[in-house]
Amino acid sequence: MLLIGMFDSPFVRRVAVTMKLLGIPFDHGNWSVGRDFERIREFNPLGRVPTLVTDTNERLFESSAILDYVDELVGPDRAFLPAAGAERRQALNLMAMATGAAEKGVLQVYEGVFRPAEKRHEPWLQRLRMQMNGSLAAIDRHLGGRGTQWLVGKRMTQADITAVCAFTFLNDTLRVAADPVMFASLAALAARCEAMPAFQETRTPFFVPTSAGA
Ligand SMILES: N[C@@H](CCC(=O)N[C@@H](CS)C(=O)NCC(=O)O)C(=O)O
Repeated sequence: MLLIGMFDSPFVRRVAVTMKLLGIPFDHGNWSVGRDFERIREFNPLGRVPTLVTDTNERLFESSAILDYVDELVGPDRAFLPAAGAERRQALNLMAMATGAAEKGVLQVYEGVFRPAEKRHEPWLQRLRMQMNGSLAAIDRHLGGRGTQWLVGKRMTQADITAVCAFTFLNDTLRVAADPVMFASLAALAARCEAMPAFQETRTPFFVPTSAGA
């Protein structure tokens, strides 16, 4: 299988971490959405990552669709998304908040990279920060004082993987954990997960794109 996209993307990284945790081997297309845009478009008409090319040459787009496929490959006992019921709904909600926060972070980063300073609109940036912080705070509250536990149920789920990938990305790019009190539980969960081999092997410092398409 070929996983296309750099690990500095939280969306690519959550797929890579999941596949590593599940022991699913893959080749890594470490291609940049700037520099390698045309190459990526040969596999995904939207030019987006992650994109997965399966062993049967299917092309899958969107990290959630790829994770759904990976869970199906390993079967319900090992799948990282709970199969049904309240735990599944909780995990999906937490994942939506985490990916939503990451998207708001990406927009803030792109605003700084692609838009000339005189064209930046502070109220828009404030709105993005409020949405990002609101989501992270809700995940943090959900975790509460359970710094040694998982977000849903008694084992690691896709909610933990996704929340940690989003949080690390937002901390690398926007320093969201600069205040040690804000998001303290989430920071503790991230520290615990980031020490695991699957996370360490996919830890890449954020590569700032340039408008020239790095
Ligand atoms: N909802 C998508 C988001 C993926 C995404 O935003 N990928 C970014 C990299 S972090 C990308 O490919 N950006 C290039 C572009 O969309 O032009 C997913 O979960 O896969």
